[in-house]
Amino acid sequence: MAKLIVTAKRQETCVLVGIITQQQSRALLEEYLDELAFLAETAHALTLKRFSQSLPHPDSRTFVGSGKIEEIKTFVFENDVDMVIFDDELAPSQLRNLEQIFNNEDKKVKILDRNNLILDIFANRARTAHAKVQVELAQYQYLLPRLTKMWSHLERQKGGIGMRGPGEQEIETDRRIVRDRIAFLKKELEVIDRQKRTQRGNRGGLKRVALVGYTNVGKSTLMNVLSKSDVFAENKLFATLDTTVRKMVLDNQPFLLSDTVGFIRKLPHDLIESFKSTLDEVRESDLLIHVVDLSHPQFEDHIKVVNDTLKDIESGHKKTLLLFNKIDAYHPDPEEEILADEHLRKHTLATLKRTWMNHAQTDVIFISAQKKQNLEELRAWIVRHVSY
Ligand SMILES: Nc1nc2c(ncn2[C@@H]2O[C@H](COP(=O)(O)OP(=O)(O)OP(=O)(O)O)[C@@H](O)[C@H]2O)c(=O)[nH]1
Ligand SMILES: [Mg+2]
Repeated sequence: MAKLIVTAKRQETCVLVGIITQQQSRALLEEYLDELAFLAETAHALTLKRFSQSLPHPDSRTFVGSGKIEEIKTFVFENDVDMVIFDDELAPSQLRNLEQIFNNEDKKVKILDRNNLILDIFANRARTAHAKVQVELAQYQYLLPRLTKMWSHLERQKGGIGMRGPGEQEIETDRRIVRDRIAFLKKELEVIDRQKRTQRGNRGGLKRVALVGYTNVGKSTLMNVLSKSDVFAENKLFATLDTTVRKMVLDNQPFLLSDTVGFIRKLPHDLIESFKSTLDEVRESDLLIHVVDLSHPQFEDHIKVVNDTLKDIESGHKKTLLLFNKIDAYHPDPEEEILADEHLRKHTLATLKRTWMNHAQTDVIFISAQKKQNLEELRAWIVRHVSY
């Protein structure tokens, strides 16, 4: 397992790049870039500027057009920026072209995409052997078609974001070594999976409830509140990578509650593949509690991403509670002075509740895990559904 080495002395800086297309309006792109900036911040990088361009589709050579590339390059060189991060996955050839454009004898600029960044955060956050093996496997699989001289050359000069994990291997990191490593990691994962299956088999037929949802919605906070445990939770993306399972008893009903990795849009496919066994916890559960951050402006989009990912892992059909969290932080319209009027605010929340309760295909409950609001209704729902 490659070690995590951060050699960068100052905080790394980055610029973000995305495109506006017919399917992706400027407003939508801004939301994506907000999230990309949050991902960069989670990886301890400082975003200096965002670049966007309207294009029918990404440029096959350099993702954005050559004029835009010049503009980015000028900014990057004038401000000594460390990284250029693209919001969409770069094809291996695009990566190579961009690396050539952004690098000369005097300056090395790292070219990353959203996937690199997510993989990097995962690598940084992985604690258990299981998570580490899964992340390393995903990193190598992502790296394999993208291995370039530039990478090996670069990675000896700098550590830091996007260069962790496989990135630190010496120049002899050629495709053969990477393939061998992938084969080795897959075997290791098989062994861990067998152990995990045995562990899960030993759980005495208790009903299993899994907390699922977009990243940073409050799953771990809720787990802690419900089970009075101490699972790591913080206002960063992907605080949780390893599944935590707690045996719980509510109203004399025992069951198992699990907290697992959060989802995000454009989650790298390799990562979903490698995290299949972590996600087994979701696949094998009897009930899902889909936690939603009601205070997030894009919560409806998040619900869709989670539902799509659940379908991907063959869990779309399970009995699911749609649980709206953070009602304490819900502001219907932050611009308006409505906020000051507690009565009106409640009214809009009530309207929202009614709308969702009427049109959702599934059970809906509204809570605040942090302020411990309406947890009784949630507990009652769980008890009803874990009873035989
Ligand atoms: N205002 C408010 N904040 C909350 C509530 N529940 C959780 N949070 C905050 O939301 C942030 C994320 O909480 P986590 O519990 O780490 O979220 P998570 O879903 O486990 O996130 P990942 O593990 O990263 O996927 C933390 O800063 C929490 O304090 C809530 O009911 N209200
Ligand atoms: Mg968590």
